[in-house]
Amino acid sequence: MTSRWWQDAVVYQVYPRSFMDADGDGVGDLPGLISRLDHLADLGVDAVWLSPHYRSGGVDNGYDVAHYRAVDPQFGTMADFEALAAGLADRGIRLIVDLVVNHTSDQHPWFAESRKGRESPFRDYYIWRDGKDGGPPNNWPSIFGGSAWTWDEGSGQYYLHLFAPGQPDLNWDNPAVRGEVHEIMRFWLDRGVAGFRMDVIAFVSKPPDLPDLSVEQLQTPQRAYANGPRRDEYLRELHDLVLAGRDAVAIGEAFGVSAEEAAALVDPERRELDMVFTFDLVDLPREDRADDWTLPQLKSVLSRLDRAGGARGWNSFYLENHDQPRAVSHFGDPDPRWAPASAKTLATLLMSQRATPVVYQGQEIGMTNYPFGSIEALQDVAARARWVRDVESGRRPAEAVLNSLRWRSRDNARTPMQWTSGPNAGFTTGRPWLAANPNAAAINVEAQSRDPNSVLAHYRRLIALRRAHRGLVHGAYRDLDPNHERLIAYLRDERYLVLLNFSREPVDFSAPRGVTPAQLLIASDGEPENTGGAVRLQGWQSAVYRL
Ligand code: ISL
Repeated sequence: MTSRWWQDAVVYQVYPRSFMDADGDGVGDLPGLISRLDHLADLGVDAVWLSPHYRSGGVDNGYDVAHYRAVDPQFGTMADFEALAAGLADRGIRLIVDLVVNHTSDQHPWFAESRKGRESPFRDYYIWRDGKDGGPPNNWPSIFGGSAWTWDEGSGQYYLHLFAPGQPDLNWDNPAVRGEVHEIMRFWLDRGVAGFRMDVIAFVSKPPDLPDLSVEQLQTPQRAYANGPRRDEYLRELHDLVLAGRDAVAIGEAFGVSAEEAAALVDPERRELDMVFTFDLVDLPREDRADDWTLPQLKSVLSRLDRAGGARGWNSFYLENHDQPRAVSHFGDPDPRWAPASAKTLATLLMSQRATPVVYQGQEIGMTNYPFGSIEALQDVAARARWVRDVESGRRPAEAVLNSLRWRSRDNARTPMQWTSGPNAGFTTGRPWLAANPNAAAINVEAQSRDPNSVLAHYRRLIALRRAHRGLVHGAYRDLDPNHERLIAYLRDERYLVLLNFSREPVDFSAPRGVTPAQLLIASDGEPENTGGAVRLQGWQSAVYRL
């Protein structure tokens, strides 16, 4: 069986702003990241996905690009980027960069030109329309809240932004825009990058007449935005003109695309994307509640996601990223007594899927959500916009919105990486742009590196195990007990048995006929009792057996 390198890889996501600060300005940077590359090598990952390192307008932490061929001065220089690429290559780790081309920053020179007026040669790089009935051209909402249209006084029209006003959407129907995107991709490929994580890539095609969304579509506008008429054509063009023949990976962030629809996007015959990030799992709990899901529901999503690779395709799998709560707080048990055990069980889940696992920085030590006390403590543009929309307008009580943000805000994932128990978790010698979690005293890389029972040690062992057993990468997935309320039990390749206790109480697994857990390959928190026919897992314990 031949496979592509990215199918056998474990990917690690770095959010450079929060990873490691070398110059003491409180913001992470590339020299900081370079100083920590041995941590990634020791973990055993094969590739790094670097969140945007480009010069940014500063509205959405890099997801608003002002210059696609320059490193943001806060992060360093092009020489630092080259040193990063070399340092990774020395360790056998590939570099995947973020590609944010649904929109630019409003500080991008194209937009500065575009807004000069209707005659500007760059006018058509963006989506400008006249208003309707004294208001915006249609009822489209921004994903961050409010209208997706902003009035531009100077040129007398509205421009479209599916995210913040500082993130105007590019007009992909203009071939010149697509040509620019292709050139940007070639520029970075020529600098040795191994592929792209493509931000909200399913949004790039808009219906030319921009019709209003129905009341039902307004519930989840991302679904409408992700299904534009020329989406597949544009993705295929990227593939054929830029990626074909290079050994680079195209990972699409498929916001608004269901697991079932994802299967088509990654079908190799369609020549669009190699893998996508779907949202079915992270969106399982509703916005306001951490506990509003059941284990059978989660297992049904796992089975659907397993099919999302389709008959011929492949997929990625993640439990957290820079937009999501910490997995321990989201799906595990954040109580300090159970957080480490649940972090390990989630790790066993992540590393035993038939998909490319993506680990988000800090996940490998079981970082948790931050106890935000007030809206002032939150920095995220999405959190701020929600506050304006819901609280300042009087629609909802402040405490309710703060509670929701406390567990769901994207800033939970963006607090500094916890390196040591020292000041600011060892992230910076200055004042961090977002405060470090007070639990860094207990949860940090330094302490866990010395502890053979730590979350970090478990991640290292799991990654090594996955590398040694191809069946754990490529083998079929079969859920053995979809209805159990506390236990996840599945087979991989009909040869490996994965058992995960998602509760504090011990749980017994009685092996069905033909399934004999013969050899323990890995377990978290000690060895489960195994009588051959039955395995008893302790609270939040996990294990992988060879049959
Ligand atoms: O963050 C989200 C949920 O909390 C999503 O709504 C998010 O906006 C969506 O996944 C798109 O995300 C990507 O594009 C955004 C950027 O803010 C995110 O950080 C990025 O991952 C706009 O570029």
